[in-house]
Amino acid sequence: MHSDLTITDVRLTPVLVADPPLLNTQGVHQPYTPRLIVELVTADGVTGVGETYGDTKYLELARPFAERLKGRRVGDLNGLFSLADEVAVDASRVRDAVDVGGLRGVQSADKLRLSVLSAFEVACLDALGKALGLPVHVLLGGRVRDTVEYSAYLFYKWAGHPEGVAAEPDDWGAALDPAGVVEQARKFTERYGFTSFKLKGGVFPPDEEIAAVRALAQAFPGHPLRLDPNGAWSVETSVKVAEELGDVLEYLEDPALGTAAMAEVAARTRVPLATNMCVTTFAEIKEAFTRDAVQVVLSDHHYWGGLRNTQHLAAVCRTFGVGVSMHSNTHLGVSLAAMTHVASTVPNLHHACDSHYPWQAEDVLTERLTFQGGTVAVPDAPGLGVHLDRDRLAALHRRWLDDDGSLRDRDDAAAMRVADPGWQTPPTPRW
Ligand code: GKR
Ligand code: MG
Repeated sequence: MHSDLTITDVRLTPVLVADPPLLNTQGVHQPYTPRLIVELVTADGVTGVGETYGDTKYLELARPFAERLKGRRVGDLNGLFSLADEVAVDASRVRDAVDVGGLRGVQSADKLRLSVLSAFEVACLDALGKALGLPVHVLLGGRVRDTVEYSAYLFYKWAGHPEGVAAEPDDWGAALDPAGVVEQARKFTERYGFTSFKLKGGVFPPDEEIAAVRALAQAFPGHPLRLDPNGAWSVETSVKVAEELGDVLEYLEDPALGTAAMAEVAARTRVPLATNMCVTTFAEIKEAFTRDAVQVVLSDHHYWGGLRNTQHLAAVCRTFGVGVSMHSNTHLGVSLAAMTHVASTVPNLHHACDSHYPWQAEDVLTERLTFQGGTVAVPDAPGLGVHLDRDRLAALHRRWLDDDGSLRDRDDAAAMRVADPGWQTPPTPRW
């Protein structure tokens, strides 16, 4: 059977997704977070879907990318990289892009470009899979596991967004001390069956976060635990936390900022260090690995440049004896499907992946992906195995259209200033 896999149309739909008031070292999540849904259509009418960050700077790059994609074939995945280079050269603002919030690691033009590319790569794979009647994991070489394990991603959290701020209510309650964190973890296990826990730290003084992890260890003895302050601590503080929690931590994630500081911490502790902040591009691998600064890299197919690059990263990690786990930012079901497909193909993935998905009560899919026993079953339907709910997509896009612009770029510090007008992004290290 011959089908025409030429891309004839590309649709970009920015959306605003409801997000609870989750705290991190920079501030608090805004009530709505921008994401971008990418759809491409082939001459034969097959549609592929992808998802990535939706802030303005990503959209500005995605638009010319989408234009130039028309006329290409969905199987030309390698060609996406040269296309991304061409587009980035034209988009002068992108060259100087820096991250203003969101803790996605230091944002370089390179990462921005790859984050945009990743949504198109996933959409191409989805379309290709649908055209061939094959799931994406088969296009990636085939799954080596039937389910992918995720961790409960615990956050310090207010009960609700500040009064007067338009937001969707949530039923998670507040979590501002060890008892609240344990209560949140219990809800995660009851609702989704997670058995591994990660606490987003860098919010309260380290002693309070140590107490929260201790409380988790007591409530869930023997379960893998992680703490991630997003580089908010000095080397001394990081070493102290590692000493105090060494017996219960699976790994400590980005305790200090940057490869040099991580290498110093690593030299002084036996607790494995993980990162999604100091190794975020292939160029950063050599220094970090040769200095033994990190023992686990959290891949993220968005900023690593897609599903195939994620596999390449895993292969490099395997070569150096470095572990692999998976990072997540606020995302919808399209990204969770993509994460699950690629995670199912990585042989050396021995840690539960992170996902913010349980925090997102809404989605753009006809059927949400579900967690059973803390795992997602790897979809076997053609492509990603997900379907867009056009009404939901339109509703979330309407929210984006109606926004006055204040929510279209994630800014956790600005969201914090609503509750605390004097709030400034804390210095690094904070403690
Ligand atoms: O959503 O607040 C958050 C997280 O802190 C996120 O921005 C980070 O990118 O989840 C991430 C991490 O593991 O560092
Ligand atoms: Mg992290």
